[in-house]
Amino acid sequence: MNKSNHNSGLYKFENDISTNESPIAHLMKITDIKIFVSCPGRNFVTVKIETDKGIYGLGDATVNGREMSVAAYLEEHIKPCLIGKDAHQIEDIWQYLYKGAYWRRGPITMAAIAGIDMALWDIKGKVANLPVYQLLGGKSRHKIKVYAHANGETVEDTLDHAAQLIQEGFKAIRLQCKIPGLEGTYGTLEGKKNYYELQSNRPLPPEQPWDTHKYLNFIPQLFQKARERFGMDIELVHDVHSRLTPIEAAKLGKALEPYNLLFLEDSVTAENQAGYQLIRQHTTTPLAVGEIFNTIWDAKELIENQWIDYIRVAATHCGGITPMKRIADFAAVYHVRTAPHGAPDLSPICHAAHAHLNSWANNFGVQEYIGFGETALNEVFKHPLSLRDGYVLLADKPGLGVDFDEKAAQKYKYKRSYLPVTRLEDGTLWNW
Ligand code: EZ4
Ligand code: CO
Repeated sequence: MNKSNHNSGLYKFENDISTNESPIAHLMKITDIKIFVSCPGRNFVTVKIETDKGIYGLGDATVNGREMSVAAYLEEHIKPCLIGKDAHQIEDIWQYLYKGAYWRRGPITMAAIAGIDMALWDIKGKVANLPVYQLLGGKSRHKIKVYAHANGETVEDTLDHAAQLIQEGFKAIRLQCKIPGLEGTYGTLEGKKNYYELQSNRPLPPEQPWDTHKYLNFIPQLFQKARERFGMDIELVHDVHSRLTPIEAAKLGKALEPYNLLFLEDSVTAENQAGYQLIRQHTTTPLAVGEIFNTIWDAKELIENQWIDYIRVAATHCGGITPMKRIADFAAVYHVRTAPHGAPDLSPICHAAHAHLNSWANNFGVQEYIGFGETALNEVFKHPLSLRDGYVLLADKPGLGVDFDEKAAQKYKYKRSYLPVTRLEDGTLWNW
């Protein structure tokens, strides 16, 4: 429009922002930031941002096995900078913590930023009296498809577990199984019937053995037997946990093609993103990666070259809701769908953040789901998620819809704990 038009009154602006007056009506000062490290079943780092209007927000900043470093980062390096700032300035605060630190990226920094970012979105939703998905743009769907985990000591054991999950209504299932001749890999360990991670009550990282040859010989049989037993309808996933090289992953992807996987997860480490190009050239098995990514930069080449099909970043580990939205939009341009990490070392605050993002993103694919069965966890976190017929439902509550019981959390003291490490049979350290 030209100047005369502007002056004609056709386009008149009530507030001329050139007068230096803030156009923001709801300035809201951050008065305190509290950081809680508790262990209701497993360790969580929880951020609570308080404001001068009495409204508070909650965020998840948990990095499994490195919890205290994030807590110290938040307490010593972030909290003093944010007291007095406007809680509504989510974008500016995110950039301040990312660009302003000079030291960019990395799991500790990005989890600390994520804790703050989620809490600020929670506050904004509460002020607007709207669920966060409404602030993102509203709902693309009314229920969120999930994949559950079936693990077992033998093929039969794993498939029995899967049969039970199918009966419960799950539409997609991840199959992991102990590999014959390899003690403690992907089995059901320490009495945990539904999870294979060794954790808690161990002062030092446990070790597990690995053998790629045994693994590659075994996994196609697991999926062949699964298809024989369940037919082609149920969707199947497998997590390689980054233990292969690209050519080995390509070989596995080809071998699994007849069993029509929804995706093969973390088939190789992704520091060298071009590893996925090699896999892609050899197989039509869809590929998923991203649970340990910290920023959009970790996924840039994977997405823009269309080397992957699902991006699995988690809000807690990639800097919060702000960058998750950006990554989802970027991925949509290249036909890549989202499949957020859903491990139990993400707190219910992160799972709720995912539910809001999953409700909104048109290019949402599937959400990993372990569940919130543990009593202690449900005593400390009240969340808006429920499960029905293989889908997660998100109850309409302002903000993220999670509450955190500080007193209950105090009962469950932090316990130093680690994820396992993996070694080859000759002692060589491998990827867990
Ligand atoms: O690596 O819980 O997809 N889920 C997984 C899990 C995670 C651990 C650490 O977050 O791969 O085993
Ligand atoms: Co995984």
